[in-house]
Amino acid sequence: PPEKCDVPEAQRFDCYPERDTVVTPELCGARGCCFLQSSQGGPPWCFYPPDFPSYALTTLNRTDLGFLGVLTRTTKAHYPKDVLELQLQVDLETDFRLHIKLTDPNNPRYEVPLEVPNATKKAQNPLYSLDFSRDPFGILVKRRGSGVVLLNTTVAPLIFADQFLQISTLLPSEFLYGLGEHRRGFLHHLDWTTLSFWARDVPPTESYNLYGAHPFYLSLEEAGSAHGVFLLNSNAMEVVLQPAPALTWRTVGGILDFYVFLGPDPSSVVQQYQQVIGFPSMPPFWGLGFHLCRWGYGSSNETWQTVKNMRNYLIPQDAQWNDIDYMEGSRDFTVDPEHFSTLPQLVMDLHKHGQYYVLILDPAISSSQTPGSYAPYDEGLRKGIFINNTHGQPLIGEVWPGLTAFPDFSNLETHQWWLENLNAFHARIPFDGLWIDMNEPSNFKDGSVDGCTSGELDNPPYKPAVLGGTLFAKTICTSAKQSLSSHYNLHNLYGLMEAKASASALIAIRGKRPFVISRSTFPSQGRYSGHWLGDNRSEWKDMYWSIPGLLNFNLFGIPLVGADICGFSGSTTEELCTRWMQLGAFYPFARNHNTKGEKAQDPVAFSPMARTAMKEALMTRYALLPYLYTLFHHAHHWGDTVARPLFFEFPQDTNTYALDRQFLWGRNLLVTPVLESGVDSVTGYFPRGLWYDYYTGSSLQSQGERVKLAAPLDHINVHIREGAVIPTQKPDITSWMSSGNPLLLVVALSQEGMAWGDLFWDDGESLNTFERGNYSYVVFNVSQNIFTSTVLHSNVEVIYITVDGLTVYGIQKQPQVVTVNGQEIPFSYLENQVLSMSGLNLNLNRSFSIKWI
Ligand code: MIG
Repeated sequence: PPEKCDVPEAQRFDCYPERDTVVTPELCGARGCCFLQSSQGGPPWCFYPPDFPSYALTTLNRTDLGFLGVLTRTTKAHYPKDVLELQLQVDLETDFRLHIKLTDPNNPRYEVPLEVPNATKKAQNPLYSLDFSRDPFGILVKRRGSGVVLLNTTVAPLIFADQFLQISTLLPSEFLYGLGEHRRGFLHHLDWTTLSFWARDVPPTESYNLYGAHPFYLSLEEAGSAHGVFLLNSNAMEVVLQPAPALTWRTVGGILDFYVFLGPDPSSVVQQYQQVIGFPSMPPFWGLGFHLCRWGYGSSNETWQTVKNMRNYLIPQDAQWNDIDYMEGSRDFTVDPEHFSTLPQLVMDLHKHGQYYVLILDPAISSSQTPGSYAPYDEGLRKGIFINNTHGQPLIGEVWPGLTAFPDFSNLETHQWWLENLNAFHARIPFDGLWIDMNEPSNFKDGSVDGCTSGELDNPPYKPAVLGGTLFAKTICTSAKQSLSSHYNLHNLYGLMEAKASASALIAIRGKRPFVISRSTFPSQGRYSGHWLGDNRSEWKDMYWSIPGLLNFNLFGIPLVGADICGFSGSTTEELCTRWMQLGAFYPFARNHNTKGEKAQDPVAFSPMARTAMKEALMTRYALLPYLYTLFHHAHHWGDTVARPLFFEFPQDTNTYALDRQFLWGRNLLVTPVLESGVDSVTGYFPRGLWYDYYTGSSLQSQGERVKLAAPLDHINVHIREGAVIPTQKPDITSWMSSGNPLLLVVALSQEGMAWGDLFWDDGESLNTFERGNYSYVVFNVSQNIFTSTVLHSNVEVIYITVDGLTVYGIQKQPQVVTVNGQEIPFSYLENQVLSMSGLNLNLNRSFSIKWI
């Protein structure tokens, strides 16, 4: 091979990514690339030589916001319909955010219909600096302070053909996160991994594209600084990771539209990302309670019995769900008249007990009923709201009800039709929330009952590494026509658009905060729904996988996330389900769900011992709801994460970078679950500092080390970080009940005797309470032996609750006197340095102080 091919293995960029061809020296040579064999699964054998023709930056002009340039290519690359002239737009949108957009100035191309913020003024003191390489074109982004190169696209040629767009960049480190939805450890391995992005109905495996697409990554630089990159593109995509360290984006349509977020700390990166895609909505308070579901209750009475059993044992439950078995013939907006005849009564009973009802809807609409007998289809046909095939007829696939058509949620008429159907159905079954499944959209037939076309949308010149090998595998034809564009462009947005229609329908129908859980997701989804991690199995490793799953979706701005507790398919065991209920009690969205045909796995299905352990875990969750709810407020207001990786709080501590068997709630609560069978201890990592056992207040001092903790089957380890005030509430069997109970504030003193915490409180269900000022916001502070509660915002209309107790962890000497607002009160002091007082009866909406001497 020529000298120019003398490229170190880690820096070889793939010139022949097609998997359906065995690349030969001849095929590789025909592309003008270098062929060198190396290990299997390692570097590409056919790679670009450094002088491979690319674009040249022929003009670059300054604009109000940054730069506008023209890129031209004189030699065609190896994919059809090369775009030989491109427009480069670089906007310095804020000091933290850079926007880089490559488009075809001569032929407008599809762009993702996402409303993004408009910058009006160029950043004054950007954290980044820019350099351009003229020929070949490349862009370099550096962090100003450290000089670290965050992006360098000169390492491989830029390709921009109609159905093949590719750009590569060096990465500043091997610490890379995000890029979902995949089943992976939280920290990616840059070992020649290809991740594909294409919404797909499949039980999660480590190899394939899953339900959602989130082309966003977070990268850690030296010294704990972080930046993020978002490619706003909804086409089928691949990302290749290699040890250079480097990353290649490859997509089959749209434009290259990048946002770079400069952080510099990991939390700010995620906030800055959400400033572009939108902050998550505030869930109703009950949405944070415990949810119970299964496929195959068989009848409304059996469903009802489960609820009654839970009540009998006083196990917290906020919502009961039903899967597709409530429907008649699996058709949306119908109820099985035989087995689910008592469903209205069940829902009424739930409401009477302050509980809620959530039901499933699949998007696919039965198309094979006798005309006149199934209005959702007849009306849909009449209104023309279904996705059409290339002949202009509704595309017909097959899902649970048999033959089906697929609503086109990119059409606002469809939203109206969806609302009308939901509204009519709600009059029969007054559901409170919606579970939207199968919205990849899933189709039992590949493409349609008639197959797909032989055109380039169904058979693009380059097929990304998606499961099934074709874009229409287990979904509808990509050539299908939606009102906004082709399904080729809109596929990854199906779940987002359905969630948007569902959330706004719920608002219109109930006039309250919507609760929607969606399987398929795309950036900005958090504004409309939460997500569950799909069809996991009742196995220990699946329980572990749920943690990187939670953490990723918190990075993606969808903090309301959880996995099916105790596992969906396969049969759980009592031990696994006990440990999983304990972990699940710390999922932001906590739902136990099971497949059809497996034995029951609700808490009541187990022995008294297991049942009690599960109940205890849920009681702990319910006690912590005020804290959790406040975290959701921070997510809604600032774009903070709820379930948080440890390195977000300890970015200087490199030991935290790969941790995904533990996680934090906010900044202060560390959860260390048992993730294997047959053990009674667990080892977790504790960053340097003081950590208090949540339950007892006993402290452990860590130098930044792994600590072995006792973990009997009835116990999940939870620790409070020093310096925190955690608002808790006397737990009850529903969040409706517990939300009226008095608060107990738990203080974990720092080594300097300080602590801080806050509480957001409102009626838990009204729309836009924060935006309208209908809430209370209280800040708690401790310094110099004085606890103060300061009301920063209060609204008298908000339910009145009291603060009844204060518990302080880490008081080294027994105090002599404790006073509340100057009045002496009784207290207790325990040997493990815990001071507590109760019966305080203080109004939360008034500031107060407590002092110990
Ligand atoms: O083809 O509605 O992920 O939670 O129980 C399976 C039945 C369809 C898949 C969902 C699962 C749900 C199941 N659904």
